[in-house]
Amino acid sequence: MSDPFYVTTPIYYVNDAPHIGSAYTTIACDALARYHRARGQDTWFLTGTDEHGQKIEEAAIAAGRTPIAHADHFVARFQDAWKKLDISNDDFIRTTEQRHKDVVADIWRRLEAAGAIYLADYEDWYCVGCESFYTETQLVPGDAPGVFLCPDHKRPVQRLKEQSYFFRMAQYAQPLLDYIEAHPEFIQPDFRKNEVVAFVKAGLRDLSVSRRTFKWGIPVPGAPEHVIYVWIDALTNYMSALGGPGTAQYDKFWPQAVHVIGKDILRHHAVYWPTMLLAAGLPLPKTVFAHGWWTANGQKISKSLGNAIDPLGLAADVGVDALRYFLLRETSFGLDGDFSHDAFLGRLNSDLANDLGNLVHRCVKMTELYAGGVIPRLEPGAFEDHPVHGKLAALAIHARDTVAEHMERLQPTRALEALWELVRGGNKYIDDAAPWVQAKDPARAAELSHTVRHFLEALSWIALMVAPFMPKKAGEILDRLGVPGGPERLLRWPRAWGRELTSGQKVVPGEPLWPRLDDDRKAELKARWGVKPAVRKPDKGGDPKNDKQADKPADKSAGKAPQAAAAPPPGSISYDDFKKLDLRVAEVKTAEKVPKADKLLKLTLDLGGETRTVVAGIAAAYAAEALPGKKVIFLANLAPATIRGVRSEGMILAAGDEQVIGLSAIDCDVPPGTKVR
Ligand code: ME8
Repeated sequence: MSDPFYVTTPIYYVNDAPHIGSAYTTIACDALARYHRARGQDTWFLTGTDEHGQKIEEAAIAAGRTPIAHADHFVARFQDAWKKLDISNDDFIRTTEQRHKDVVADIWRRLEAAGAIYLADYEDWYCVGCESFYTETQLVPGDAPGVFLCPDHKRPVQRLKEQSYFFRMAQYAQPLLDYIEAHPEFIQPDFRKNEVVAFVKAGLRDLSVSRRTFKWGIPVPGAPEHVIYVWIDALTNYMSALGGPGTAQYDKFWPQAVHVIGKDILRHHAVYWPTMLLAAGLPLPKTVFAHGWWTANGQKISKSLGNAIDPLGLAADVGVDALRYFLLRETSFGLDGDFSHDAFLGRLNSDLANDLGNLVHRCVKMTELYAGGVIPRLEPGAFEDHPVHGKLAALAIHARDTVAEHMERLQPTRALEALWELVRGGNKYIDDAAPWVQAKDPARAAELSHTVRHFLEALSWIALMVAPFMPKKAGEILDRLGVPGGPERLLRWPRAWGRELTSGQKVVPGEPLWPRLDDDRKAELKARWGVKPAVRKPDKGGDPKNDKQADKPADKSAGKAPQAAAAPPPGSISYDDFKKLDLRVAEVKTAEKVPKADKLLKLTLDLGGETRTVVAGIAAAYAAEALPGKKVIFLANLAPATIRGVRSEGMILAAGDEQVIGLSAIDCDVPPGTKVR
């Protein structure tokens, strides 16, 4: 029996509605939790809200509410959002709950008992937005003498002089470095570990861990005029939700804890939290994984720019699974990413409508055409060495093991990449096996039934593996395959080839899982989402507010892409520009002359389940009869145009200046619809 699995999101501040950033972390954790449940592991998935502190107190006053009423309002929004995004958290912790306050007090007492806390005077500049102190050198001058601004919030900081409790963090620098060295999986990805090590090696200061200037927090045990620093309060949620040290739930899950966070709060999780735990004599979490930062259409996401992306709006319009898929697939988990609505809609058409949706549609349709709509038996060992059939099973087994390996390493993006090799492999298998050809030859009946079972089997494996990412669509695929039951059907991982489906079961036809979006629909969606034309600016990185890391000047360069050394040559385009081209392999189905136009042919093209008509100026080089069956490279997202009365929906690529000399081609056999990049 494998170890239990415990995964946590940050607890979100109750001063903002859920947005694309909080949705991202939460969806990533959800996919991990669902994967581990499917592997049969005892799994616990925690999320929640961070409700104390001066920032929340001020936001509540500004909203004309008590702090707890303010928190209740946002908690309801988070809980509603997570429900709509199919988040399967096992618990939701609020830092205003008594169960949490008790454990925070317990941790405080442990630190005190270990001699890790002392009382002293403290004076420095304080930013409420960050809930952190700054030294003068870190501040930005304000518009009047003696006024300084927070480097991130650009709002005036206050000079605070108060008695404060301190945590002897400096004393735990070396034990922390030793721990990091002995536990290579503790801080991930590796480049983040290196950042933390460099920060700790530069020396730690003791941390001020109590405040007297406001009341909205947990009182220091024995000194209720102080409230506990909001970050100590917040970090303890990961333990308090389990019941705290000494409880069975804690004993089971705590040592397996995986904290998934954004890079903005790495220092709190990889320095403050572990040094506190070392001081309190408690075990450290297994892993802190810091993912990257999203920008929106090339810009930093911020309320003032009005470019926040509402995940619920996107999900309501194109389905929650498309959003979940895009967020985890688009940007390598750990690196920064840009949320572009064009890229989102592009992937929806290519990876979901064309690849997976098309596969599901073809499998069900062909089962109806070639197997009477019933899942055929798989004869053990039959066609095992066959160059086409044998390959699919091998590909599926490879995908299963690779997806698992990546999920174990907290790499959902790579897992999806590996899974799509199988999705595309499934489409290719159908093209190569060509059941429509087998069906013409009665002597190949056994092979035909074997072919159908093979692609259906692959589809059932895909459904199980895609379930952590897209639970709704995975369920729908199993419905199509006639697999009875509810959500528990997804709590399985593929086992042996040929064992996932029940022979004799009827498949169930249905609408496409993702209808392909044409240009009009895309434009309509973008208008609805309020997408403004992109403003290209030099990359400011959209770095997260360093507000949460303010004990030392934050390393502003951390995690950013290196700056380009020189301006690009005139006329060059960026990779982002190139990515806008939806290039695909298309197979010519029919070709005919356009009346009264010597150079033009009208072609119908197969794009892997979708048919397009184009007018091509190739009649001087190609006779119409020579074209059917040829596979060419096709620009699928060119705006349609009417040429000589014929609507042309894209363009095939060909060589030649004035006159076409030859058509573009790919140097091996690939199925229609395959992306060209
Ligand atoms: O920091 N890109 O809460 P918070 C990627 N309460 N992820 C983003 C993002 C973006 N643009 N914006 C936000 C707090 N996030 C504390 C945490 S934990 C003990 C206390 C995600 O509401 C990312 O996970 O500001 C980031 O770490 C988190 O939201 C910050 O949420």
